[in-house]
Amino acid sequence: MRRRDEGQGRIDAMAEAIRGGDRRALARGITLVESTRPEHRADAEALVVRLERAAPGDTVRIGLTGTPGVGKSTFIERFGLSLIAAGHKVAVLAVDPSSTRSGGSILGDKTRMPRLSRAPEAYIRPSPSGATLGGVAQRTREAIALVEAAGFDRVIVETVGVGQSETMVAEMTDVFLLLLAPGGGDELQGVKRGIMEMADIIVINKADGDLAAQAERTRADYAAALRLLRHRPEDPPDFPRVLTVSALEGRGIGEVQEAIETLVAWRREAGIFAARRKMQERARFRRALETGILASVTADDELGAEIARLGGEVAAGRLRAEQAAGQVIAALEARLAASAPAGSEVAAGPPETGAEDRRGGKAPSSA
Ligand SMILES: Nc1nc2c(ncn2[C@@H]2O[C@H](COP(=O)(O)OP(=O)(O)OP(=O)(O)O)[C@@H](O)[C@H]2O)c(=O)[nH]1
Ligand SMILES: [Mg+2]
Repeated sequence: MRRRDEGQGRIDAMAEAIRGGDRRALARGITLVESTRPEHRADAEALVVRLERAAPGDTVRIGLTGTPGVGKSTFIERFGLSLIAAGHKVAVLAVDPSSTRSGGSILGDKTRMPRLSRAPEAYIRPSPSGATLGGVAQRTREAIALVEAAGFDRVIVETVGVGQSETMVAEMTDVFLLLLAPGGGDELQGVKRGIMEMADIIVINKADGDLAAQAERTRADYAAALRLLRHRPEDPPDFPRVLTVSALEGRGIGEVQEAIETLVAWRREAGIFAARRKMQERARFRRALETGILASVTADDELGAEIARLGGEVAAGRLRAEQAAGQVIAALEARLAASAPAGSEVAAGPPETGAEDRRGGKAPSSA
């Protein structure tokens, strides 16, 4: 009991310090939510709960994706400084579930963002590594809550364009930017259609020197390609937009900022901004539930063994995947029914009218 109080006092103090803008407390808090050690989970959740409502009212979460070398870090340096000049506080979080980059790239990032990483109005946090996509998603979402509580009202979540990480980042941000390099000719650089459909703003970087003309052609190609996509109800008429920038020379950055503000203002006005965040929360709940139920079922001795056995049957081609899943679910349902205390039919689910009572008990009257 006493230990628990001490723990709570420590979390309270940490939350207080983060809210007060203490960067070291913020760093420790993010380390806590990123921890994969089970004994840290309760503290991490307690911290997030204390901070979730402490954020300034008008935060904007900006997702940014692009292949390695396209200029993400160089762009964030300029863009971040431009946001600061407009009076914002900027946090940069990186997501790299592939863990292809390790400690070295963090140094690389800081040297690519020399001014931003020193700015008191900015906070740059490298990617947590060594976890599943789901784990990274949860930790990043919690890190967003923490930096917002510390007063950072513009949060950039960067991901390198591999695998499913773009979808994950798009699902936790308000605006999604796709950064591209000038491409050769008319092909669309093998950008997956799904990613293009997620983008709110496509930014063609490196529009400078010899690449300037090619960048303009690439912009026109993407603008044409976007016009072929279905208009999305969450967009004002002239979105998604394609813009050219030179992160290196710092040109076009203001236009990107302006486009984001325009889009956010429009979505706020239309109620879409808030609705999207609510939808994201609901989706998070569903995912947490799915992951948690699966983990708890797998951890059960009997069901866990059955799942392992059925996995073998499926792999050997003796059973279809759906049949195997169906067997596990049937076993689970049987268990739930057996564990329901007498007279608790309501908790086990209301009987359908006219339907045979499967448990043979008397259907509860609604009186
Ligand atoms: N010409 C030109 N070069 C640029 C521009 N932006 C970035 N670069 C160069 O492109 C290279 C990669 O830039 P980064 O900002 O490190 O790219 P990144 O997308 O962060 O790369 P990763 O972190 O490896 O994924 C560097 O040599 C930059 O100087 C630009 O606008 N114009
Ligand atoms: Mg980088």
